[in-house]
Amino acid sequence: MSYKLTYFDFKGRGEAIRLLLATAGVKFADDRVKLENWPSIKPHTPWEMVPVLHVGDRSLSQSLTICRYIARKFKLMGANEWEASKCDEYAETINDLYLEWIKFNFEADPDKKAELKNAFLTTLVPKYLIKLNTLQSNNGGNFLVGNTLTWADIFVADKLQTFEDTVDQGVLNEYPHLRKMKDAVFAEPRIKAYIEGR
Ligand SMILES: N[C@@H](CCC(=O)N[C@@H](CS)C(=O)NCC(=O)O)C(=O)O
Repeated sequence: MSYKLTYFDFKGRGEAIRLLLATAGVKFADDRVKLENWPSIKPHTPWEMVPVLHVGDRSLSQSLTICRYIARKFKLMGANEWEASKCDEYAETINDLYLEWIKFNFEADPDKKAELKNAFLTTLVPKYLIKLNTLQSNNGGNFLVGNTLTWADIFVADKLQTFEDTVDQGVLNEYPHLRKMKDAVFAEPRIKAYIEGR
């Protein structure tokens, strides 16, 4: 089966999918659309948006749906239905925080952006990360769900990395269990190899 991921040439909503495909050991064409070419490509995508995963001659949209498809197919969903649903819960939770990050990151007005960034760091990050950090700690080991790597770890780690890289390198200082999980994800040999070759 051939796999092709169409997305822009940045991490955004595409990177977690790339990391998942790399973890699953799937060779895929990393189709990175240049922004200037997007207007001509947009009408030919299923929902006028990316990411789109092409599997053979079929295509799948919506980043979380694509992640779940790969996780289901390549056994990164936890050990049972409960664990699979916990993966959904944690990925959707960090995605809610990511949607808040999008709001300030793409704000054009500098004053409004500074205000939104401050609210992100002082209110929203603690609201979400205190609880996720506790959940990770209570689960023991390195991972968020069960005792093996799941797509939730990869999805959450990718978003945490984005927050560190773009908001504040110290954003995880108060959340050591999440930092431990993130470090464990990026130490996975296939993920390391993907990042080194990126
Ligand atoms: N809910 C969708 C949102 C997809 C989305 O907003 N994609 C953006 C890039 S991250 C896009 O295609 N923007 C270009 C456009 O809308 O023209 C998902 O999670 O995949």
